Order: sequence, then structure tokens, then C-alpha cells
Amino acid sequence: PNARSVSIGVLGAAFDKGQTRSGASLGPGAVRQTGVLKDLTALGHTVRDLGDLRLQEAVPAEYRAEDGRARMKNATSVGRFNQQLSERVSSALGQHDVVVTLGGDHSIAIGTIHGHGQTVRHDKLAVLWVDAHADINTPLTSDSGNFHGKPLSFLMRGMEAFHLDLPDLRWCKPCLHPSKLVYIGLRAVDPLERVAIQEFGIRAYAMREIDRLGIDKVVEMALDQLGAGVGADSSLHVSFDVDALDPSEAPCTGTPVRGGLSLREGQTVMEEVCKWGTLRSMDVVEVNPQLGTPQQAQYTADAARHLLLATFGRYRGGNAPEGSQLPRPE
Ligand code: 6HN
Ligand code: MN
Ligand code: MN
Ligand code: MN
Repeated sequence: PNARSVSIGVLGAAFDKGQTRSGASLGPGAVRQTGVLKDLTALGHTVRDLGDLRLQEAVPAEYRAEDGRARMKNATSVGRFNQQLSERVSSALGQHDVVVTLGGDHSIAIGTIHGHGQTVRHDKLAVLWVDAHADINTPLTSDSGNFHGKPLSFLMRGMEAFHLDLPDLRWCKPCLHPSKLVYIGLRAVDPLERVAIQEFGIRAYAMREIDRLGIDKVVEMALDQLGAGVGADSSLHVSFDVDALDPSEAPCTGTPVRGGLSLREGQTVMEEVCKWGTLRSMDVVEVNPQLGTPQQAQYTADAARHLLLATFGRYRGGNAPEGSQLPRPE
């Protein structure tokens, strides 16, 4: 089955200040180098490379909270970069059926999801978060202080009460209802993140549930719950952290956790998303080509390529070109 052909805008978010290892800003380049844009075009889509966004201005002094309990690194860079990214994503959504953002570390989801949120009624926005981690720490719960472990807490409605007032993130208005977030792939959740998941009633399919139910059932339930089914009017965002995949499939990433999804399970998730047909935006994040050997870096970027092809209609059983017939000799 071939997917309907769509117009896809591909944006690079060359940003790595949401954590402390450099190299995630090279992710967009590494993924483009796999030839994925050409492959998406060959599937019948109209693909437009929107270039890379990077933080231009030098950030003079990173914001520090007065409250000594709060942990956050590079709040100023994270806030300023994501404000620009949010604007780029909302305007790209006016021009394209689907906007794909190549990370970058996962803090860039603040900008992509906020940007998507600007274009739809907030109760329509639905997010499928595929990750080993829950990324819902606040500055008061984070051990690491890294913003890539916090994006969802800035997006989630109802979590305002648990936040400090950060000048560089004041522009970010929570737009995501807790009932419109579903996790797949969790296996490294901090204790207070678990408390947030429970208090907000967020649906989470950890690796345990995937082992028990199988990925097919899990993704069906997840999409059902997001109301993202054919005919429903949810506007779906998928945020795919490559560390959701097992490190044997995606070794070059900043916070690998063993015991993850096979590439095949990741492909199944994205093939189902493709079938449901309400995808408007997607991130593929945390590819860091500076970690590991050049071969491993290419292998990791190629996993991202496979996920994107599954998202846009590549069927593993083969795709017949529209209207094609077997050639006969003259
Ligand atoms: N990611 N929970 C840890 C933290 O630092 O808050 C890990 C976060 C990982 C974030 O992989 O996008
Ligand atoms: Mn993540
Ligand atoms: Mn609103
Ligand atoms: Mn992760």
C-alpha cells in the first residue's frame, strides 16, 4: 500500500545546549547525508529542505534561578533557540502538509510542539513521545539540570504551577493537555517523573508493556487514545528520540539505555502512524555523530532514515510504482 503523497518540509534544529555533550547539533547533517530526502522524494512526496536553524546570537550570560534548589543549564540558549524554532515550525506548517525537524537534542521539542500548538486548537494537539526517557522533569526535579530531560514540563498544561518564572521561557505557553500525550518505549524514568506521570494521568507504554502486549497492540492503543484515528480531527506530533531504539541499533546518542526497541518495532510504530494519517509534525532527535566510530555514526543516522521512510509510506514488503505493469518483450 502506498501512502498518499504529501508535501514535507524538513528543518534542521542544530542545537545541543539542552545537554552537555557536543555533537548533537551535527545530527541534521548526518541524517541528510544518508540520502533520506531523495528517498522520500522517490516515494512520491514533495520534499523541501528548509535548512538548519542555529542559535546566531552569542548568549552573554546564562540565566540562573534565584532559587538554589533549581537545576538548569543554559536556560537562556534553550529559551532563545526554541522561541525561534517555534516560529519557524508554525510558519512551515502553513506551507507544508508535514514538517519534519531533525535534532538536535530533545530540548528542541519545546519549540516544535509549541510551534505546532500555535496552529491548532489546543485540545486538538496530540503528541506521541517515543523515548527511553520521560523528559518531563522540571528545574526542581531534575538531577542533571539538562533541558533535554524537561521539554514536556514546559508544554504540559497544568504544570505551570510547578515551574519557576524563567525570563527566557516566558514566551512558551503550555499547549498540551495531559490526556493528549502518550509515551512509548520508556525504561529510564526518574522517580519524580513517575510522580508527574501518575498525578497527571499520562498514558505510558514502557518496555514492560511492549513485552507483554506486543508493539502492534501498543501502538494501536496509543493512537486510539490520542484520538488520532482516521476521520478524527486530532493534529498529531510524533517526537522520536533515537535512544528509544536499542543501543545496538542507534549507538551514537547522548544517553543510551540498553533494553530498547528494535529498529523493526520503531518501524512498526511509524508505519501505523502513517496509516492513521493525521501526522502534521515530527522530530527525530538525539543523533550525535560525534559519539562512537564514523561507521556507528552512519549506522545511527541510517536508523533515523529508516524511521522516516516508514513514516512516509515505505512498506517493507515493497512498494509498486503507481499504475506500473511488468514489462513484456516487444
Ligand atoms: N533525553 N532523566 C534524565 C535527565 O537528565 O533529566 C535523562 C534525560 C534524557 C533526555 O534523552 O532526551
Ligand atoms: Mn528524549
Ligand atoms: Mn489554549
Ligand atoms: Mn531519551
